[in-house]
Amino acid sequence: MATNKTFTMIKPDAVENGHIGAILEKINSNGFTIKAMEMTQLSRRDAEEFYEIHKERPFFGELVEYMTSGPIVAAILEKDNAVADFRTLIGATNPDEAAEGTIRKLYATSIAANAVHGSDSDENAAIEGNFFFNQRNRY
Ligand code: 3AN
Repeated sequence: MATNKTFTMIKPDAVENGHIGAILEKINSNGFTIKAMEMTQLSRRDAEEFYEIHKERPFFGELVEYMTSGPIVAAILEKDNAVADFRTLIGATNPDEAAEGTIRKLYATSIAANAVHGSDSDENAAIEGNFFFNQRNRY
């Protein structure tokens, strides 16, 4: 079923480099409403579960290591056509290939440390938002 929500994380590199404010400003000025938001740090178990789809990929270990290396900001965003429009706003996975003006072009440092996550489908947006804001064992 179509939805108008997506899920994002501002990743450890962007938090560390002081880009939270600029990225949230980009999100709001491109018509997204922030419906839920939390700054937190992922446990190894959280990261392995969140990225389970990538567990056979050669970069999985590096990805989990990186995503648990510092605080992140998780948020649920709302807008018409949220998933596709947010993927356009963040740009390509590899910041060297990301279009000018996109969040990854502006703020990412590498293909692994690429500043932000954006859900790739309505189904995953629901799963990921639920994982963070309902299901995760925080304490
Ligand atoms: P996207 O985040 O653009 O949907 P995916 O789903 O292919 O990209 O990859 C998920 C995450 O895995 C990326 N955001 C990035 O942090 C990491 N990643 C993807 N490809 C590589 C790679 N070749 N080397 C290291 N990390 C990668």
